[in-house]
Amino acid sequence: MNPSAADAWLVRSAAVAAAQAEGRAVVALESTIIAHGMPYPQNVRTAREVEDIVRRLGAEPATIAVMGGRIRIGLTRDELDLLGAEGHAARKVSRRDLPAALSSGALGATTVAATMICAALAGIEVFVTGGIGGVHRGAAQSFDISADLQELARTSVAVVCAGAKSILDIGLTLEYLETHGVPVLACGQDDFAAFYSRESGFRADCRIDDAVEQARFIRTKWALGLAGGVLVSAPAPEHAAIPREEIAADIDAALADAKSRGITGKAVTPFLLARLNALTGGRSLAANIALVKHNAEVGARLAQALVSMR
Ligand code: PSU
Ligand code: MN
Repeated sequence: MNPSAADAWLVRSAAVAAAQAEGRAVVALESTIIAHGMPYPQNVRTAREVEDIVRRLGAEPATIAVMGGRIRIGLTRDELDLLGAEGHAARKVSRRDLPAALSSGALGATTVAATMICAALAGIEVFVTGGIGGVHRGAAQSFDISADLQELARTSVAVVCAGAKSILDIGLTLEYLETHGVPVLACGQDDFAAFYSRESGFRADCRIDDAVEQARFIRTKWALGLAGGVLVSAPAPEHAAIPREEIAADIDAALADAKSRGITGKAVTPFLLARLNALTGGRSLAANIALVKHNAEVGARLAQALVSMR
């Protein structure tokens, strides 16, 4: 999309517009995690707390969603609340869904892929999420590979996440990213993180803990004309993480439930997240909340470092 033509669809909040005019750091946040990834009201509470963490570290949060036929960059408290309360009634909007969501005027929650697109259009370089979509287990049969991976290959935004959930095939997800030239930086440990679990059994390409060095890496990639994302993986905080062997059986059970109920397509990830929350008695949700808050800290520091290098 030509950025100036796309401007007609973009609406920045006053706070985001001011931050960008002053050259301050801005951190994009996604909304599918709010509407489809967590139950109400924990979703709204978490979204607000994540925004507060970003502000406390001196950056401006920009939660992104589709409302009233516009891409909204930065939401008010009431709008965040509406999105959280609507939950699954809001559309899950990935790359292919953006035109339909905008032209129909529907309420849309943007996935990692769609949030990257919108952040890039709005000139935001850093985006914080929980976990990215990836190659699903059994993808050789189902072809289920998240559009998030294609987006990382093509759109120049740094994405901070806690790795990929072990409901996915993490090895194949990393292979896919390698094929498409997406660098994966581990922050805080050598392993690529596995969302609920800190360890995945797979090492990232390289480990960079320091935000200034992460920023230098990212600037170097883009300065070379190598368009596309950089994935920064930070593990869930120790106190909330669930060891791999403790969650493995619940993940297998959730996957079996999805299969027996015939859940497919964009419904798969939200179904598995909700099912796991029930199976773990809320422990997976607590891990999800803790990791997304930690990612907000990592992302805010990175955004500051990128701005000071501009
Ligand atoms: N992982 C989570 N919570 C989420 C998602 C992923 O822990 O809410 C969402 C993100 O928005 C991600 C999307 O972009 O699910 C991936 O969906 P799919 O697998 O259908 O591409
Ligand atoms: Mn899918």
